[in-house]
Amino acid sequence: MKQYDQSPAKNPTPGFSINFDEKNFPSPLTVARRAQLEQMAQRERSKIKVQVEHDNSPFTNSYPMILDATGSFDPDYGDKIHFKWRQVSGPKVTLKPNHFSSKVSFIGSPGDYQFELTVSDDYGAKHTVIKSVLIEPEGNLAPIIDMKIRQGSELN
Ligand SMILES: [Ca+2]
Repeated sequence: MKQYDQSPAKNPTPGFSINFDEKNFPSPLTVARRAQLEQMAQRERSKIKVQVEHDNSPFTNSYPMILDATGSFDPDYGDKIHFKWRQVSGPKVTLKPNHFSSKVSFIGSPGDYQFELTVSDDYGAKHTVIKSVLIEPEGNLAPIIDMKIRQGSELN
């Protein structure tokens, strides 16, 4: 009569393990943390990053920038649209020519900025977006040393 092996599997698939509960029923804390991380990653991806150009002077650290929404339009042909800009965060800047222009400019300094734009029509229908701009400080490398030592007394 044939004997069947009743012992547990001797060689289970190595490296294969699922914590069933955590995988299918993550705790509310895990869900909240994951959502927060995804939000942060999304913000980071949508952020526009620029850097003050190296210009041989440590005293200049400005970055001129234009926010251009002139491509906005109203799907109802002929509806007038209105723009309203608002700086949400970052070092205070002056938007020129004014906050109601379709295109504004400012002189930024290094920092993390957020600008809100609301475009509306005469019926009061509107859309609002917030864009982030990161202006990084002027890049600069430290000098490289090249020193030689030799015999001598005359420098010229
Ligand atoms: Ca409209």
